[in-house]
Amino acid sequence: MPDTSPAPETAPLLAEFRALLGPLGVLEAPADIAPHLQDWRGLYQGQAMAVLRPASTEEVSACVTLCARHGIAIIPQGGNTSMVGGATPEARPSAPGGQVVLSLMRMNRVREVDTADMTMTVEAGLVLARAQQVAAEHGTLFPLSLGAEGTAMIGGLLSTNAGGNTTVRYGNARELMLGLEVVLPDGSVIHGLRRLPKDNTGYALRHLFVGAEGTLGIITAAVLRLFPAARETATALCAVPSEDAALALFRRFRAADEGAVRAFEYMSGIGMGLVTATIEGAVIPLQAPAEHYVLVDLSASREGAGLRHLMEGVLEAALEAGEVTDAALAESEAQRAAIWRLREEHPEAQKRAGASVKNDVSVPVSAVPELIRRASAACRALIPGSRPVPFGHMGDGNIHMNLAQPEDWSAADFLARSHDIMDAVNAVVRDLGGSFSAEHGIGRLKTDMMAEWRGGAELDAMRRIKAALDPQGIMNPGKLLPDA
Ligand code: FAD
Ligand code: 2HG
Ligand code: ZN
Repeated sequence: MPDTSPAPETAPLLAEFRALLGPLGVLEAPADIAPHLQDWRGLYQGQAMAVLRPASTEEVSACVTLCARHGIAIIPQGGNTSMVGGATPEARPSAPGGQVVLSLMRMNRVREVDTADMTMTVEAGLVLARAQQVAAEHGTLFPLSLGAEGTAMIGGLLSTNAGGNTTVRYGNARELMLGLEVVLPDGSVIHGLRRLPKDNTGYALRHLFVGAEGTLGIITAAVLRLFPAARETATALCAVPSEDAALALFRRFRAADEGAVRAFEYMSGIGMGLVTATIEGAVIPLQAPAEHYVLVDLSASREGAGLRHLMEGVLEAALEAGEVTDAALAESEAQRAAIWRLREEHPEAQKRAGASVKNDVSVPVSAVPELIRRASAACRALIPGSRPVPFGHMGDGNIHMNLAQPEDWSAADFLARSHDIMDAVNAVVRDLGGSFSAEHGIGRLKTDMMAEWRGGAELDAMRRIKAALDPQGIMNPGKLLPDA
């Protein structure tokens, strides 16, 4: 563990933070701050003089004002589930005053639920699963859903514009947000908690902070959109003969009832093999192993929507057309959860199965089969014995084009090839008109790709926005934007 004890000159600063936030608001002991200094994937280890835990917007503002005065960098942190090292402080602080992690974990209140306007106003530290639960308790739905929902927080989800499993129906986190409260890098506060679906009053500043990954300010609260609760669901796991068949099945469901598809997820045979080998109790409820699988989840807010009938009808037609070879329909909530578990445990299974390189890429939906085939072939050619593990949000054209290490390689040797692997996959993605980061963001991992992919006027405009809002460069340095 690195030495995280405060340098002598930080002692007066820490005293000021303690005076602002009280004893619960400042973590300083190495063991207490250690979990905040490493990312979920274990790729990055940082250091910080302290972890600040403000409990209100006023406290966040006071912390930021103090940091700005002393040139201290701030690394905003929610659930610390970033896949790209976005919430991890630098190993050596670039800011003159050092750096602090600012955790939103104590700002976890639900300020208001309004079932007339179908909105929920919550603080940034509210965990997503709790937001879903509160919405359900009010007979509504907050539809954002992803594997990290038990840990990820609203502020982090908005700051990465998280996608997840339901984007195909409800959009990304951005589309689920109506208003924001944000503390700017000088400590001033934008009070933008408006709940207006229509609000064209100049630059839509709220959208600037969504996907900004903590580089422009700190989101302290948000107005989220609610939807009618699902009254009927139907879920199936299907074995399909090819990537093209998976896409054809997606189109079949969309043509049958566009509004019914809540999620459409692709999994490979290799990925499902890793899940069943490493996750206790994970069993594929089909006759025989397959090379390709899809999970189809239908939902409707209307009772008597006939989703079971729809599911069976579409699958029957797809079986006849040879697009599906086997399918299991969930007969109970437990079976539905078991099918979803096979999908959601992919990240954990990959972690347990050794080193992996992640490529969170997107292409037009029609190009997904070609992406999977060509990128898998490119990876195998680059590293013989490596195992492509493509999975994810096929309905959005977002595939996690991940690569598991060859079984006889060391993790270190494999990870040393990370950038070659990402380059090989990205070459295919570029050719197909896609993006090198679909939903996880840039963080620290992908800053060096920005110039190539977003260079010229686009990157230049981003830099000018950053300089205008954060002239001292204290907000999450080293993330999102490459060094000038
Ligand atoms: P953190 O990791 O703490 O932070 C993420 C970024 O946001 C950092 O740059 C941080 O500085 C910044 N930030 C955090 N809070 C604030 C704030 N209040 N104000 C300003 N900046 C802030 N992502 C998807 O899009 N789809 C998925 O399906 C998905 N599945 C996942 C599954 C697993 C198992 C894991 C570990 C991660 C997954 N992720 C997924 C990645 C991750 O982006 C999301 O979990 C989530 O968006 C991060 O939320 P968090 O609270 O953990 O944020
Ligand atoms: C998911 O869809 C997440 O499960 C994580 O975005 C993807 O582990 C990954 O690469
Ligand atoms: Zn994902």
